[in-house]
Amino acid sequence: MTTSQTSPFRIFQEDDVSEECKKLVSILPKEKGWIGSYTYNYQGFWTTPKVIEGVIACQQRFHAQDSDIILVTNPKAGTTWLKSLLFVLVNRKEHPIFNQNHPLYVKTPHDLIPFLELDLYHDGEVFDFSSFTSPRLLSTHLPFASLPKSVQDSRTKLVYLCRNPKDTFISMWHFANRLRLHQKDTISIEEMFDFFCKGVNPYGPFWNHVSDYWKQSIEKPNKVLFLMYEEIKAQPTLQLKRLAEFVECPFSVEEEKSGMLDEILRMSSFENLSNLKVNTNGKSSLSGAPNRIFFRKGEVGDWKNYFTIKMNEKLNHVIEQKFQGSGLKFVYN
Ligand code: PAP
Repeated sequence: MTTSQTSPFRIFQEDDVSEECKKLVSILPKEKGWIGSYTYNYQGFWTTPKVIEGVIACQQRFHAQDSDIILVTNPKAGTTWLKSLLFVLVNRKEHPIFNQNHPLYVKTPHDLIPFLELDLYHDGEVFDFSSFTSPRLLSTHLPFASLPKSVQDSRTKLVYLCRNPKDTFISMWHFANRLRLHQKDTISIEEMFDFFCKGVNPYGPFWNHVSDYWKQSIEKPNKVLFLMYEEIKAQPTLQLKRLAEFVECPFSVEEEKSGMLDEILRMSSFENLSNLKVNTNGKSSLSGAPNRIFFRKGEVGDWKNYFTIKMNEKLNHVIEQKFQGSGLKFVYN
């Protein structure tokens, strides 16, 4: 049985693309896929044919508005967490917190903030945004250079969430294993690690993705906010305030006094989200994926339970080379 027949995600189904896309993909560099059979290098990053179709469609058809807020991540950087924080924060007037009927209790964060290239544009249809309120909250895993041009040219705000490469890798490895569960052709941690170190991972190379947004956040601090998973863990209130100010929804003194920040952090915590019925039993209405696969441990430093000394040295070396002179420092525990 092939990967494409068993994966719960359409985005890994090799054949479910137009003839035009198949033709394009046939000439792209390819490597063994982490989840799907193969991964292809398109516009400098690694992905599946179905995603390539979505990328082309959103690059051609998506028109950004100045008020849009787009959350950008490498896969497994904490997308689900930040989607929750951002949704609750931005919509706190329309959907008051401390309310048991809050949308977060009935929809998974991935359905509240859809992915451009994965959820909205992958069927060749023009997506109807009429049900969205302003500001529109959207997300993507796309590298900066592949964002639709209108996103780059408009005043659309980009919130980038970065996670240290070791935990990102381990999270991806677990995720890939979960999706490959019913397959014979598993991929070992060693093989996947070698691919990661060569830059062959979903939306990778990891360092290009991170570096490009890091540079943009320095050059255009009003356009790109660069957040780190580990910093949100360490200083949640401070980082939530940074986020609120960046998206122009700062907290008032009264809101701060009311305990609102603690409640937003509690609602979006791993503990709370991973135990909600919608996330333990539900499926995404957009991708069809079981919501529970986005919750595993949610900790900093889990890589230490998997990395050998050799793996650690190798990745340290790669990361040092790739980020030399950038001023960016990762937190690993
Ligand atoms: P995606 O990019 O494919 O959407 P994403 O949400 O970034 O996935 O990755 C899931 C990771 O975030 C998991 O990390 P782990 O494998 O190291 O455990 C998941 O547990 C973690 N995660 C999910 N929700 C939260 C949360 N509320 N707080 C902290 N971490 C979380």
